[in-house]
Amino acid sequence: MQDLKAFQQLLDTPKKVVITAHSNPDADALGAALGLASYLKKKQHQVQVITPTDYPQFLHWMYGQKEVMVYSNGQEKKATLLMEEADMIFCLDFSSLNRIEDMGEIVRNSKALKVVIDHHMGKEMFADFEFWDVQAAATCELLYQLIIDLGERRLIDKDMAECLYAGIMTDTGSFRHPNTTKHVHEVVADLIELGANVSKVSKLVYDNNSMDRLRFIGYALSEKLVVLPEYNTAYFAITAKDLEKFNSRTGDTEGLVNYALSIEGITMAAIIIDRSEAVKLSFRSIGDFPVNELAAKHFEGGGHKNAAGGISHQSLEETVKKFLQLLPLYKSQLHKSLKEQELHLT
Ligand SMILES: [Mn+2]
Repeated sequence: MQDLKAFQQLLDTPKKVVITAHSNPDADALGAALGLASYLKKKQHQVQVITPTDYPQFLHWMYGQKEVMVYSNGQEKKATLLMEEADMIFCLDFSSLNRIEDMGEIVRNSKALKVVIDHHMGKEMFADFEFWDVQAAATCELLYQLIIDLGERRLIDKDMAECLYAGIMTDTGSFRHPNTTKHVHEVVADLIELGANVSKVSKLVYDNNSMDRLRFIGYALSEKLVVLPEYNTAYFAITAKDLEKFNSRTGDTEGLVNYALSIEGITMAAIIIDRSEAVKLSFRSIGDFPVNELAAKHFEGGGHKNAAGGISHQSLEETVKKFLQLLPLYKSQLHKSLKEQELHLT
């Protein structure tokens, strides 16, 4: 962070702080928010974590989770007041205000100093302090680094270390994605030293399927997966009925898209879901194929080169049609990315 000294001085006196993370928070967003909340509380700040929407059950083990205020759960008034009256607002794991939906304008208009800690591309300029690095694997990695830079490693306890570990573990696909650098391993080595129980965290995050979710995955794989070898693409289109049939809860569709990407010869995978509010798209890719560009250009979205999301206000059917019509435009790029990836692996 530039202006680290000024930032440090700000934190020297107690402040009213709001911490927010992107909507549908994942382990990195929530882990960073809760890790930062613990840290700031130890420094005598008054802290409230506010998320735009709720988050999956498999993150409920995180320390401090019970005190999170979910804006869309009827907390709009209370949350707005807190944001308006805050001295500082931290924005974690996002850097463009549309990622927090209706909260975006409230944050923008608040007199609070804004701090962004993030690793997503497409940064909007609204923050007073930024710790932003698209090379970082996770926001939790950046937060760890920030606390180290502030000289306060001693304040990282076991619970915080486990929140941060969870974010890094999931954003690197359990240390398998290309963003898994030497630095990532050094950070998690230190988090283990600070008390993180890695088998506990990985069990809590990954091994907690409900029967409904497992059956839903089975159903999606056998009935809903479409593979288009000529475009090196595979996708799922999930209807509202499908979700209802398997009592789908927040997070149940998480990770499904990776099965499609794991198929040999596939460069891009997508999952297109008919949610009540809109049709949501999630993209994954391997190699140099930039799904964030595709998402930004055609589906009001964005994200990382290999993992991005978008939205469509058309019907599920029309959205799928639009997606399929795009594929010929990207055909050679999709093919090239696969060939290059194969070269890397040999
Ligand atoms: Mn992240």
